[in-house]
Order: sequence, then C-alpha cells, then structure tokens
Amino acid sequence: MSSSAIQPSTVDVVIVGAGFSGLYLLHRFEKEGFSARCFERGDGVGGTWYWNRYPGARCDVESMQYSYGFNEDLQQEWHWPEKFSAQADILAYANHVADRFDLRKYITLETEVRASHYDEAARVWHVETDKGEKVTCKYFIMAGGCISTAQVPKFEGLADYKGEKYHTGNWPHEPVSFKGKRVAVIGTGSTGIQAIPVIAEEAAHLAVFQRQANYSIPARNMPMTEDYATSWKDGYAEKRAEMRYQPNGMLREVNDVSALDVSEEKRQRIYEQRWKEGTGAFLGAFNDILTNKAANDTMAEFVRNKIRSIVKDPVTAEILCPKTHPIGTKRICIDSGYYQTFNRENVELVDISQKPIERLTEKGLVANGREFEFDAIVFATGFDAMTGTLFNVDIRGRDGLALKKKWEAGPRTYLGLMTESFPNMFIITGPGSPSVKGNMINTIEQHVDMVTDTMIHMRKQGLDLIEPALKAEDEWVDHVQEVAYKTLFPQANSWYMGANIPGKPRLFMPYIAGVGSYRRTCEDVVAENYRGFRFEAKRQDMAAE
Ligand code: N01
Repeated sequence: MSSSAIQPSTVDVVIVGAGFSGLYLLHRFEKEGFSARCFERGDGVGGTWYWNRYPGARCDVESMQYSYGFNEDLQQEWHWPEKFSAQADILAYANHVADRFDLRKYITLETEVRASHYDEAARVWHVETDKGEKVTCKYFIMAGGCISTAQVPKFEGLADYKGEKYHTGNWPHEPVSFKGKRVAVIGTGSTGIQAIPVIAEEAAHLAVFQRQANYSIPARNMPMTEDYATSWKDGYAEKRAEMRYQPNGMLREVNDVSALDVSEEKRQRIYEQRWKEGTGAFLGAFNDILTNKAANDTMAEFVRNKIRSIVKDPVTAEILCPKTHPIGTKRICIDSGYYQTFNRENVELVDISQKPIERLTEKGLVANGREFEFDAIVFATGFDAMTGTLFNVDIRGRDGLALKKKWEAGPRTYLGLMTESFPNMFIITGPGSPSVKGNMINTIEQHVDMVTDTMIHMRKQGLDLIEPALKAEDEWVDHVQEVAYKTLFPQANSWYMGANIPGKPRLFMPYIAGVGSYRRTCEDVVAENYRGFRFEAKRQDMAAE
C-alpha cells in the first residue's frame, strides 16, 4: 500500500511506473539523496509481472539471471523455487524488494500520470495525475515498461459480445475458472503459447485462432535444486559482471560456428541436443542464425519437423508450422506442452491466416464464414509496444512540442534514453535501447545506474539541464536501423517493427547490437565527457534557489 503521509508537491524526480525500473530508481535516489515520487497505475508494484497474471505466465530467462544484481545480500538470501520462474514468484520478489529497501513510502498507487509539460523558463517539469494531483520536478523519468499497453484489436462488433472477455496483459486479480466452458484464445505469440496448454486442461472446449504460426521451444522447466542455486550464489558477483557484457545480458553457451560450416548430420545432432536442453540455448546453436537466411532455414526446418512429429493430425501440424518469418525474428516462444495440446480432443485450431476474424457477435465470433459460440474469449493479442505507454501520457517538451508529434514518423532517441527537445526527461529501456532484446533486469540496472550517475555528475558540476544534441540523436536512430537491417529481423511483421498495430510507423525499435556492446558505448559516451549530450549550467537568476 502507498504511504498515507502527505507527499511533497516539489521533488527532484518524478518516476512513472513501479516495476523493476521504478523500484531500482527509487533505491538509488534514496541512497544518493535525490527526492523522488513514483506514480503507479496498478494497486501494487511489479509492473509487467503485476499485470500479466494469465494462466501459465512464466519468464523465459532463468531465475538465477532474471533478478537484480545490485545487492549481494539480496541475491544471496532470495530463493527461487523453479529454474524458470512463474509470474507469482517474480511478483513476490518485486514485493520483497519494495519492502526490503523500504521503497513503498515513495510510491503512489492506483494513480496514472496524465500529463507532463516542460517549463523552459523555470527548467522544471509540471506533472499531473488522473487524481488531479500536481507535482513539479527537475527530472521526469518514464519507467512504464516496453510491453505494458495491452491492445485488443478493433474487431467489428467487439462491444456486442456479451460473454466473458479477458486480455492476458490485464488479467483479473480474482481467480478465473474456465471449467466446463467453451473458450476462445485469439493470438499465438509468447503469451498465447503459454496460456493455451493451461486453459485447455480446464476448458470443456478450446478454439485457438491463429493468424501467423510461431516457433516455440520446450522450456524444460524444473524445480530449483540446491546445487544449481549454489553454483550461481558462489561467485554471483563475478557472474553478474560477466553477464553485463554478454550479447543478451545473460550467460548462455553460444556455439561460435556457422550452421553452414558443419555436416548435415552434425547440425541435426546439435539442434537435437539443444532442443533437449530447452529454451535459452536454442538460438545459440550456431552464430549466424539471425544473419544468414540459409543458416536460419536449417533451424526453422528442424523445428517444423519437431512440430510434425509431435502433432498427430498432419493438417493441424502443417498449420502450426511457421513459414511467414525466419526463426528468431519474432521473439522465440517457450512452452510447456504447447504443440502436444493440439492432440487433445477438446482443442481446435482455427486458421485465420487467409481471412481475418470477420466480427464478434453477441455469443461469439464469425471466422472463415463459420459462427462460433463461446462462454469466454481470451485476447492474447499483444501490446502497443515500446511507444504505446509513452504516448499514453501527454508529454510536452520545449515550446510545447508533444512527444507524439515529434515521433509521428517513428521514435527518435539518443541511446534509447533521451530525446532532443525534452530536456531532463529520461526513458528507461526506451526505443533505441537493447531493452527487450536481452535480459530486461540487466538492461534496466544499466540504464538506472547511468541516469543516476549522470544526475550526480550534474549536481557536482552545477549543471541544471541535459539534452541530447540533434545530430547525436539522428546518428543513433540511423545506427539502430543500420544494425537491424544487417540481420534477418526486419523480415518479420513483428511488434519490434511496430507491425502489429495498424497505422503504426514501421521501423525497428530495439537496439540489437547487443547488451554488452551497448554498455561499452555508454561507457565511452560518459568517458568522452558525455559525447552527444549538451548540458547547461545553473542560471544566475536561479542560483539562489
Ligand atoms: O504478443 P505478440 P504477446 N487478429 O504481439 C495475434 C513478451 N513475453 O503478448 O502473429 C488475430 O507477440 C498475433 O498474430 P500475428 C515477449 O517479448 C514474454 O504474445 O501478428 N490475431 C499474435 O499471434 C513477447 O514477444 C514472455 O499474425 C491477432 C498475437 O496476437 C511479448 O511479450 C511471455 C490480431 C500477439 O502476439 C508480446 O507477446 C509472454 C488480430 N487482429 C510475453 N492481432 C516470457 O518471458 C494480433 N493477433 C516467456
């Protein structure tokens, strides 16, 4: 619960979001003596893991790695029950962190920031919430996450449907029972693929509406063993240090060989071995899966053959075989029995790749000219990713420029952290940062440390304003695209490209040169006197304040 004490209306920093970014920001600000307030729209902390409590929700990064590394005692004392954590365990961890570091006193729950306008004369941001509260701050930080604005497609007749409706990213806090019910799941991304096997076990009948098939790898989740946890906890600090410079911000074995430089027999042996090991390691089977289409095809075909061997009905198996994009160019899914689910009597796959869902009706929906009736429809239809949450706030920078206006042709940032014309506004894991292309918590810690250290630098130097130079920003935007177009990623209609939202500008949003190389770039930027940023000293007329 948020603190009942009267909260200040002027602070050094306002933070939007009490997820993993917001919590670590608050911790660092407290230690460094910056006053802060954090607004969170949920009634609890945890961000993504607070909202995404759909059946089967689980992280695809190992628990020992998907956790904070900033505090040795925290990482030694916390016990993860499973190798890959379920949503409830990650949420419990976020709550533990909030309590352990006494952060709740800074957080105002169930409150959305509606607007934040920069006042150039006073060099402050004026922040306003949906409860009408107004707060003035020097620094404004958007820490609302990359995939936090759930999107339900604008199906015709959406309002006509009278049955139960759920979006996986906005799941009720009360238990949802599908027992004995006819259920539809629309969407087969990472979320749908996790939810479908669990819902299938409970529902009387489940219809899965698939537009594009996706590649999924078995998670091979298991209970955490004492030995495995200890192997991490002994030397955790060294392991974290190594993780920070890895391409994905995590430790995993990458085979530094082209898929085309080994014999067919050896290639199949390697894929088989990695399939047995499960997620994480799979894409690392060879070093050119994401850059060479011929190499990629060998892995994609291996997975398609696995699907054909698991799914008994050959027609269903073929519909489940992904053919629209190279493997890995949409986030590879992890599952626990996803393909096996289609062998169940009560599960039906509906292929909507040729004709979209026509409309929703009072009792269900119409697709492929057929009328379906459902007691519940689950939308696993994803998010207005990376920019949706930023645009939900009316952010205005210099001369009243709206962020939405500045980014109408696509997001523009320097290092994914700041955007020109919006002085003293930071974005944690914004477009142009590695964010979703690696271990999120690792990248979050890097961003938070860089932002906090920059603020400390400014305080020491008597600087009042930081803003990226337009040239540096333009070059970064070009660089992000250049790196992406050297890979196969742009060949997929993915949310990385903004392709899942009709009308959204198409441009590759995350930075995929790697978490480690991004960190090095940031270190160089700082070492070169914050190359690409410009600062202004405290003005004389404000010096006495
Ligand atoms: O969303 P998605 P998500 N009619 O956008 C379909 C992270 N995550 O929530 O592929 C019919 O990937 C859409 O079809 P298509 C992870 O980064 C992580 O699943 O566009 N269908 C697709 O099948 C992930 O990438 C974890 O043709 C429509 C689905 O809905 C990200 O979250 C777990 C449609 C949306 O897939 C988002 O995943 C879960 C329409 N009009 C999520 N519109 C782990 O850590 C959309 N679809 C394991």
